Amino acid sequence: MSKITRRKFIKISAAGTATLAMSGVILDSTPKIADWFDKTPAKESEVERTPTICDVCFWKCSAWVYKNKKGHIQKIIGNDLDPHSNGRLCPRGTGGVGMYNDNDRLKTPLIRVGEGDDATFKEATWDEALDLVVKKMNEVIEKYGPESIALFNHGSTAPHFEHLFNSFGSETTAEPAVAQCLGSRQAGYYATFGEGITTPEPVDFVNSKAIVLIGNHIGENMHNGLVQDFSHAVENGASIIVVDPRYSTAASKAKIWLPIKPSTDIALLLAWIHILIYEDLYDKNYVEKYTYGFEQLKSHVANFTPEWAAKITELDINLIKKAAYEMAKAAPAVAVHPGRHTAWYGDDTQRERASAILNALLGAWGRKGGFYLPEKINVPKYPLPHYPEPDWTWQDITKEKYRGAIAGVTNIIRDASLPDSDAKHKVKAWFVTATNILQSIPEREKTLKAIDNLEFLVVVDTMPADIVGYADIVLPECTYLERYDDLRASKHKIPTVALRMPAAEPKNETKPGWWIARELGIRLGLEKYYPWKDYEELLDWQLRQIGTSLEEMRKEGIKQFERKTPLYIPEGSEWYFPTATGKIELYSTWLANMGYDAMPKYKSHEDNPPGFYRLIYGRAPMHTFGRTINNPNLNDLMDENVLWVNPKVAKIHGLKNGQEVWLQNQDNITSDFPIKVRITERIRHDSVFMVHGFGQLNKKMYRAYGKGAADYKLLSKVELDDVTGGTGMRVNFVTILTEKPQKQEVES
Ligand code: MGD
Ligand code: SF4
Repeated sequence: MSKITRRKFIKISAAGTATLAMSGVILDSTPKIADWFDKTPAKESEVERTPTICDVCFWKCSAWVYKNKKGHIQKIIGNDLDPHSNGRLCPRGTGGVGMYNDNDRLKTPLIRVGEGDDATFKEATWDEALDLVVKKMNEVIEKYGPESIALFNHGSTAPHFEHLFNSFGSETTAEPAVAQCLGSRQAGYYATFGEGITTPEPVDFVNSKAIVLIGNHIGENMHNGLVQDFSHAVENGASIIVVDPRYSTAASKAKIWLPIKPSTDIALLLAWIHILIYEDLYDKNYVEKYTYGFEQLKSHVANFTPEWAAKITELDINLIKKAAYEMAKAAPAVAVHPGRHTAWYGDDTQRERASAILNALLGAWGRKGGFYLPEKINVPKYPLPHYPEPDWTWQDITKEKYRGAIAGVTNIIRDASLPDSDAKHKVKAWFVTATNILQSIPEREKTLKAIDNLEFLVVVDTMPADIVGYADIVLPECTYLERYDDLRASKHKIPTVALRMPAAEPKNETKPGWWIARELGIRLGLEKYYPWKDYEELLDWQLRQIGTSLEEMRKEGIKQFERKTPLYIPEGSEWYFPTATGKIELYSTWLANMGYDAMPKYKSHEDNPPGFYRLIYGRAPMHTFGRTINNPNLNDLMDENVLWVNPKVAKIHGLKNGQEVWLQNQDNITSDFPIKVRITERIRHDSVFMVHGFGQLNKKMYRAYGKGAADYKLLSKVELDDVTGGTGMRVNFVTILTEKPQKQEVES
């Protein structure tokens, strides 16, 4: 295998990413996904290194930050001891230094002054800004109670603000990473195995003989260790089966590509379950020993034949069968990956249930080559008094209808802030920390309306993101490279604990999240919840409880621990699954008790209106949602998205490759900026595809402003998952406009 260096990768991408991405050469000329990783040796004598945990995505790879004698951060490379990365960062991780260097970063606290068109931000000192936040909080707490202040959060800043909220008596918290991402997956797997899927996902790809990806575009969706493991599996000759309306990077490595009609995946999964059961291909010993409800499942899927599914999914029946036989042949060394962003069509928990059931019939859960049993080191919490009991929580405004919600649901909390809300409890003020909710929660108009109705809105961000423009008070956080955060003690094959510490002083007037939250807590009179003076003290206490120290971790960055439990279920042993029956529930008692279907059913979804195409969206390997789009290093690799269009569609609309077009959705909402067309056979004729995160509206992000189209602007319709309340977003359709729409006004 020829090794492509990081320099070469940048050179290829920098030389013409747009052209490469549009012509699809990136994928086809990059035979091994592992080649995208590299580790440039550091000249240790010239530089100082400090440990960090990468924050460019949630995979949280442990890394080393190198700075020169002048104190400037120069590069970031992987920590060899980290099983999340095996010592190699992905392009985004090495480009993380761009977050620190970005000149468009927020620099000081800001306070909104003036009304209507005259409104503007004035720069403020931290004392001014924090005192104002506390004054506003106290007013709302007095009038409506602490619960009426909601926290929308994401990522490593979240625990600091959750602690603050719990300390003053609010559990009205939610993150788009659940309701707009993996909430339905967690519920579907919880219903089956009694536990959700951990991050990193415990798929044992390195030992898999077959891998099934359902709309999961590994490689474009850059999950470091997972991509490396997938690459090994491809090299090892594992059968890759990809179900996707688009010929993704992963599909290009597949033995079987199933270009499914979007929204019909449950039918395919049910047919596979049917084949395994009725052709006697399931793991009988495993099913008998460990599962509950097999007979109910067997009669439930009796009519879900491959013939039935072929009609619904528009797939070749022979391919459907062949894929099932490949899985059965490889079992139990087969993993049907549960996916991650699973908020698609509103029946997402049931689709995830179907994939979990399939894994169970194959005997893959807890088996080599299927799913390993992850383990973590338990880091004790710093001793603190109990939090006050809130009068109501997110559950009270969610669970009446969405009884299987596993965490706060962003869209439900948002709706409880609307002027015409009929929610049992109303939400009056928001804190938004590290999440650009105008872009990450669909139905943007509703979010804007809710914002209009708030008593106040505080935003904690590093960048002048879209949401920042709507804040009353902006609190600028420093980047992950300039601060401490919580320890990483994630579940994995090897238990580890990893440290993030500041590599440099915070730039300008920015501050760490823990400091901002603590200062607010002290001003609110909550000193008893902040007995430590700084995060070093808190972390050192925690580390000493597990036999190490802050001093040691500063030198090592990460520490591995020995496992105490088996990696796989020992063959033939008794095993307890944390469900109500203690078994893997093919028939879910949890769902049945809440009044939901105990076994997944297929329901049909709306088809494209004439002249419209389903809008599907996804990721690119050099970007994470909107957070990286303005990063100088990563923007250089890809600065705009393109619209994938099938040649048939191009013909209908008379489109040429590279032509700029606008999009209009079923509700007459048009895209603000043009997007270039990429004509390709690699997408079905009923869908168009773009990468999420582009089309930024804030001019202060000067590299990203106006580049490409924003999928989120076009997601004005959702189908709520009836179990969790998460927003199925792939239910929107667009048509293609070749002329700039009349009277189009860009929103901000
Ligand atoms: P990001 O786009 O990463 O995540 O959506 P978001 O939660 O909005 O934006 C995070 C914000 O955090 C940015 O404004 C960034 O500037 C800021 N930020 C970055 N680092 C820091 C930091 O250290 N501190 C602070 N305070 N702020 C920081 C993600 C969500 O979106 C997810 S997880 C998914 S899977 C969904 N994907 C998705 C999609 O694909 N399409 C559409 N249309 N919507 C989606 N919504 C969901
Ligand atoms: Fe950072 Fe890449 Fe790891 Fe994500 S996968 S944490 S971006 S190095």
